[in-house]
Formats: sequence, structure tokens, C-alpha cells
Amino acid sequence: MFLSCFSPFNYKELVLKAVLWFLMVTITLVYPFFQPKRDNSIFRFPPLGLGYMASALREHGFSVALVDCTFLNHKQALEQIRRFKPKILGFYSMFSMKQTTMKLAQSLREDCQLLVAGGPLPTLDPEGFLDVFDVVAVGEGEETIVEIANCVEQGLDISGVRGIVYKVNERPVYTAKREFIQNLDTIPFPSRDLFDNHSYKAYYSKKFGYTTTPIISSRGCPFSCDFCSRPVFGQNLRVRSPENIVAEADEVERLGYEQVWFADDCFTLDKTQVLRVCDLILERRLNLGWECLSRVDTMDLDTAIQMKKAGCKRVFFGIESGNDQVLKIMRKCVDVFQARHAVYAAKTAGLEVGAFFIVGYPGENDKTILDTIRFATELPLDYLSFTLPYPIPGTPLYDHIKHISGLSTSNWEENKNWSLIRHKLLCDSGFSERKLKFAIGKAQLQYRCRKYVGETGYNIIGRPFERVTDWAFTKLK
Ligand code: B12
Ligand code: SF4
Repeated sequence: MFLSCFSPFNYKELVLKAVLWFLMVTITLVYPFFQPKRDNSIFRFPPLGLGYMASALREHGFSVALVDCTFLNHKQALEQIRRFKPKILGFYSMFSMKQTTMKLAQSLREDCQLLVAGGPLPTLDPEGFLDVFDVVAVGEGEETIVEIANCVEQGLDISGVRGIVYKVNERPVYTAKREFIQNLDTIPFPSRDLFDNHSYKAYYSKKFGYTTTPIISSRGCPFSCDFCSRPVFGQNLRVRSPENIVAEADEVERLGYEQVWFADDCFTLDKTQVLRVCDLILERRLNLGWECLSRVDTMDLDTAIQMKKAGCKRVFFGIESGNDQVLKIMRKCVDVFQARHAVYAAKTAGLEVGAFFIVGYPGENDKTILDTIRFATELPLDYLSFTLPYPIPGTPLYDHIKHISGLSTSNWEENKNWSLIRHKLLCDSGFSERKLKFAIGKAQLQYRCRKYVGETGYNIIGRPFERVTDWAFTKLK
């Protein structure tokens, strides 16, 4: 059996493949996120997008490496990247990673033939990356990166590649638009062997007592929330077939993970699809827990019960505000009543519930912020997060703020990681950063106090605290 693999025919084929492999362009994909020293943000995931691109490249015979900086320091990252001697270096980037991306790429300028950037922020602001990068990919990267690699391999110029921006004589050149991939089932599963599964498993086991990794089951979101940026996948929802999703979940289970994080913008947008995925998970007897993001208008008791049966542990809602006027400003297209209803539906089904809120949105006043804190801390939540409004380029919020007051800063890195109130105010929203951090600190204390002492205990200890801090909040400048 062993010898038959080396029959003269197979041997020649093997040598040919090896030679071809050496002639192929080596691409190293880089995820330039460095875990902050004082790390309080709890979610850490391997870069799915780069995993997808690696698979597309491999399918076309290219050799690929992936360097995820999450568990590395700057020096280690540089060493790893250089060790692969890549001809093409492809960087992922987003809003919170621009400075690191530019700095790291700049240090590697002389180490490769072509520097390519892609991801949400390069898609929104390609020209903002062209000072360091040779090419910026706009939108989905699977087809684009393969075409770029083919051009480099064959010595062709890249002007025929759709969905890219590059400079000619210092001027940006935009090629034709890259269309969305319509049938998501045709995309090979992400190359999970290139992820640092060991470190992610260790991270989650230590922090939560279970291991988890992401899968994305759909692309796109039809809503238009004021603060949300969806540059890569756009507004049309495209879903994978339930069979395709569950086959990937099966692969994840075989890799030894205990849970899956569905990284969809909103996993519950299409109820029929969610129920079919749940049925299939049950049919296949997958032994995997899972979590997902949802919208409050896409959650009802039936769905929640079915999700629970199929292994869903926790669902997260972007509720954002406890005041209907502010929800209107945010264009959430939901109200506080729906939010309460969804949270109770999920809790009744036995799911854990997490929620995200924003405080200090432009247009808010002291009362609306206190409404949000009261509403959020009264809900039976298992996880609660408050953030400041982040004006991400390309969003109506960004345009609005730029128009009325200008931005305090457009660059944000996750470096200030102070306990529960690690946020940085990037824009003038009518409140000082100090006041908003006070609001977040107060809200977290109320939430924790209620959780630990219960409703009766809260009435004794919590209520007086709430009244005093409400008053103090209104007095703060
Ligand atoms: C999971 C997730 C996270 C995870 C981790 C992300 C990770 N490791 O990838 C966590 C929870 C930690 C997170 C945190 C944050 N996130 Co987030 N996150 C997501 C989410 C929901 C899914 C990411 C994903 O897996 N996508 C699926 C893959 C397949 O898509 P992709 O990564 O975009 O890759 C494709 C293309 O971009 C392109 N591509 C990507 N890289 C490259 C590289 C090259 C060379 C090329 C050619 C192409 C290319 O090809 C890929 C395949 O088609 C996205 C929303 C979304 N739909 O993508 C938001 C999103 C990326 N996050 C966002 C934001 C704002 C944040 C936070 C700043 C939120 C906050 N307020 O704290 C933080 C930042 C923390 C940090 N680490 O810096 C924004 C980014 C907006 C922007 N314009 O930059 C998004 C788009 C959400 C949104 N709608 O606003 N996030
Ligand atoms: S916040 Fe969620 S629902 Fe709103 S547009 Fe963004 S992804 Fe869609």
C-alpha cells in the first residue's frame, strides 16, 4: 500500500506538484490585532475572512500562511511573517486597527513584492491605506485575492482585477466593481487548520470553561441603523443552505470545539432558515453549544424554544437604548416594548441573554441616558455592555457628526482598557467623556448589585444608590 503511492507514475506526479508548489506565489495573510495588556474585552475570535481567503487560494494551488497577532507581540509577529518569506502580504483591517495595520505593514515593506489590504475599513476608505499598501481590495476577498495572486504569479498587471484600488503616478485608480458571490455554498469552508486553535481554546477554557470558534451562516443585513457600518457584505441578505452550515459545524465539532459563535450580523433575520438550521442540528445530533447575535424584532418564543433545543446557549441583542425617541434617532426600527418582549421570550425559553447599549448618542439628554440605564439594568440579562457612540466612517452617524461638530479623533485603537469603562469618546456628542464614563460605571454597578442581592435586596441597597447617582449624573458637566 505504502509503496504503491510511489509507483513511477505517482512519483513523477508528486515531483511535478512539488516543483509547481515551489514556483507558486506564497501569500501570507495577517490579522493585525494585538491583545491589549489590560484586557477586559472578553471576545476573541480568529479571523474568519482570512480563513476564507486562504481556502480560496489553496483551491487554486497557492501556498498560504496566516499570522494572527492576537497572541503575539509585535516582534514575534514580524519574525513569523518574515519566516514565511511571502511574495504577497495580505492584511485584514477594520476601524479599530488602522494604526497597527499601517505600522506593521510599513515595517514589512521591503519583505514582499506586493502589500494588499482588505476588510471593512479598507473597503470604506481604500485611499486611506494607499500610503503604505500597493493594492486595496474592496468588498469580498475570495475571488479578488486569487486574481491578484494569479497576476503576480504570471507577471501580469493587475488592472483587470475587479474590486481593487491602487496608485498610478500618485493617483488612485479604481477598477470595476466586484460583484457579491451569490451562492455562498460555493465558497470552500475557512482553512481552520491555519487558525491558532490551540491558543484560542486555551483562552476560552481559562476564561469561560468552554472552547468556542466562529462560523458565519449569512452575509449582509437589510437594516440601516444609524451607527452601523456594513461595507463588505452590503444590504442584501444572502444565506448559506442549512446543510452547508451544519456540515461546517460538524467540522468544528471534529476539531474539538464545544461551542460555535455565529458571527452573522444577525443570525435570526430569516425565521424559516433559523428553524431549518435548528432541525438539522437536532437531526445530525451535533453535540455543540452555540451563541448568536439577534434583533429584538426577530425573536419570539417559538423560535427561542427551538433554538434552545438545538443547543443555543446565549443570544445577544443590540438593544442600544431604553428610550423610544433615541431608538428613532438611531434608526433601529424597534421600540423599547419589543426589546423587553424579546428578552423575556428568550429567557422563558431558557436561553441566556446578553445586550449591548450605547450611551451619549448625539441627540440624547440626561433623561434619555438615565432611561437607558434604568431599562437595561432592570432586564433579566446575563451579560450587559455599554459603549460610547463610535462614528465609523461610512455611517450616517459619522456624516452627521462631521457635519455638526467635526471629530475629536478618527483613529481608535483598543489600547485604553480600563475595567468596565474603557471607552474613548471620539466625537462631540454634547457630553463629556467623564460624564459618560460615570454613567457606564453607575450602570454596571446597578446591574451587578441587582444580580447579586436580588430584587428585594436591591430595593434596600440599590435604590438609594440609584437615586444619589442619578442626581450626581445630572450635575456632572
Ligand atoms: C465577529 C466580529 C467581531 C469579533 C472579532 C472579529 C474577528 N476576529 O474577525 C469581536 C467581537 C472581537 C469584534 C469586535 C469589534 N468589532 Co467587530 N465584527 C465582527 C463581525 C460581526 C463578524 C466578522 C466576521 O467574521 N466576518 C466574516 C468574514 C467572512 O468577513 P470579513 O472579515 O469582512 O472578510 C471578508 C472581506 O472583508 C475581505 N477581506 C478581509 N480581510 C481581507 C484581506 C485582504 C488582503 C483582502 C484582499 C480581502 C480581505 O474578504 C473576506 C472574505 O470575503 C463583523 C460584521 C461582519 N459582518 O463582518 C463586525 C465588524 C467587523 N466589527 C466592527 C466593529 C466596529 C468592532 C468593534 C470596534 C466594536 C466595538 N465597538 O468595540 C470591536 C473592535 C475590537 C478589535 N478587536 O479591534 C465593524 C467594523 C466596521 C469598520 N468599518 O471597520 C463590523 C463590520 C460590524 C459593524 N457592522 O459595524 N468584532
Ligand atoms: S446594527 Fe445590526 S441590524 Fe442594524 S444595520 Fe447593523 S447589522 Fe443590521
